[in-house]
Amino acid sequence: MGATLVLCKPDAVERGLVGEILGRFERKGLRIAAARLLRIDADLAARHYAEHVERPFYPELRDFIGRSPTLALVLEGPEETYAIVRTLMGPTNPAAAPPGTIRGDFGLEVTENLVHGSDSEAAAAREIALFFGDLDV
Ligand code: D4T
Repeated sequence: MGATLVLCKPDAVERGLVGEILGRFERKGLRIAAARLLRIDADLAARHYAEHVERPFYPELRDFIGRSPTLALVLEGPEETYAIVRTLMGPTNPAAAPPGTIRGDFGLEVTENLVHGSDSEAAAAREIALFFGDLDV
């Protein structure tokens, strides 16, 4: 079994695309283990995006990710579930994402790219603890 963190970012919630996005993961066969709608404040953004805090695009990313609620999810499936989720998401930049992927079908630009998925088993463990550390998931 594997588990990974997924964020349906503010643009996905604002545009009413949560059902579409979640439906794709469910139809693939992944299971929802936990869900929480929250606003990501500057402190949580800095911890989640620690590797990007010094990058030039970070202020825009921080403002975007906190502008309205995000749906955080733990999805469960087989080993390496994080990789399955990232395949369904498509590449970071929606302009380069192929049709059939979430970003390819619904996104236009790199900041507002709809979803986040952990990029390794280690990142999944860290990020699940960050968003759901107070829950037994
Ligand atoms: P996330 O973390 O949102 O799932 O995205 P990725 O894992 O696919 O991509 P990432 O870590 O490289 O980027 C994190 C986040 O920063 C935004 N971003 C990225 C941005 O706004 N401008 C940029 O130039 C880059 C590279 C988009 C995703």
